[in-house]
Amino acid sequence: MSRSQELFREAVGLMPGGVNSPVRAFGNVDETPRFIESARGAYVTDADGISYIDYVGSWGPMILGHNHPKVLKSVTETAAKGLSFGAATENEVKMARMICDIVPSIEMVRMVNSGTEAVMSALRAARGYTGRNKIVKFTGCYHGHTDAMLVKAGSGVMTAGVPDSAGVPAGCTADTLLAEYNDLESVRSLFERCGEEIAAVIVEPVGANMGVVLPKEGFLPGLRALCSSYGSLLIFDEVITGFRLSLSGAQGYFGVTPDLTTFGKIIGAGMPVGAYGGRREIMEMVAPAGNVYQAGTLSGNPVAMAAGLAQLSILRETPDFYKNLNDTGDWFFSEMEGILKKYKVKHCLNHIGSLGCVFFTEHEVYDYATAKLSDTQAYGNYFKYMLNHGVYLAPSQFEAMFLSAAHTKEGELGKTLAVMEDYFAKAQ
Ligand code: HOZ
Repeated sequence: MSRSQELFREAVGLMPGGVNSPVRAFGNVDETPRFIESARGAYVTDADGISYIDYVGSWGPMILGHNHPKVLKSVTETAAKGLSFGAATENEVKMARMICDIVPSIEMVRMVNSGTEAVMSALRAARGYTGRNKIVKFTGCYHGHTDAMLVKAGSGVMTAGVPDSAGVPAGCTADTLLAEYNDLESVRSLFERCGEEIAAVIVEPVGANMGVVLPKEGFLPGLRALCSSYGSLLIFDEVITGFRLSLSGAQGYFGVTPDLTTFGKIIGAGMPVGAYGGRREIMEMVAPAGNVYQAGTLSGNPVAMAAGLAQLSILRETPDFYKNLNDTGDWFFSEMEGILKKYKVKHCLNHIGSLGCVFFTEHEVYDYATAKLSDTQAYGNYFKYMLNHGVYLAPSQFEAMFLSAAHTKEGELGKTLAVMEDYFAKAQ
């Protein structure tokens, strides 16, 4: 028995499903989760000493690769001065300045501890600002596990096939309205029905929790226009796309300006961090400036801020960082497309920059219903082969593949394509 198997056997008696977050239990890919002991660059190494080329990247934040020396130095130096004060620090000001300088739609920002917390708080600010209650979300988009957003959500709930969680009182989701991703008509009809009651539309500008689903041309500008004409706020959940598609995230990439934005772990370089921010008049509603209450002892934690500042500085200061990363992504996914075509695999490969995902269906995937057409058993078989040949992919069809600056064409990416080709050749 491997050490990961031993650990998992013990863990299932101690933690629900043996894990602290469902997706990492490998439940739908019929494998034992690998217990990771360390990581460096493009690799993670498990408790049995086996290294894998990592395409999960802690679900996105490791855009520089794991354990970048400058990030590590900043963390260790800051940790030596104290781990948490529950008080204001200079690094929080630097971080706020950094985010406001980089993302033009953000005039004020509040640091929190996760993407879930950022969304929960942004929704409260939107409701406080507009004096309205209803929120429009899209089927298959995942905005963390806050009650109001656990309605036809993506990520682990989609993987487990339980889109509506037990334990969420109907009252908590009574004001959540559902629309279909890439279907502006479904949003327009909600606005026509009750536009005056809609506080906000929240969207992942690139769907990355039902696999990767790109916005069709006109979808994001259409949401912007509808929100503006009804006095509702547009919230971009950039937990995945923020500081990844471009320095200013999806909003910079697509040129659409939201009123509020949520960020997650990427601004902590993988440490437990989130943030929400936007127009000054909205953010000034938040306590203690205003009467929308939201708080947290660990918010803006000094060590997490140090990690994030180091990472964001590198992203900002490295010439052509995003051009190079996105070009590498384009190259990798087009090579992958070539392999899938060569072996006549029924597939739809969606990708944008360094994010991508293969669906095992011949249909175009542009929303939740079309993502669900994918053959998840085929994904499971592919995942298993890749894992057992040294490539660590997301353990679910409905997650993204993340590339980092540490993945090189000559090294990890080329090796991954070779393993992939072997698999599809054998699966003929
Ligand atoms: N759902 C996030 C990725 N799509 C984070 C992974 C998790 O839930 O643990």
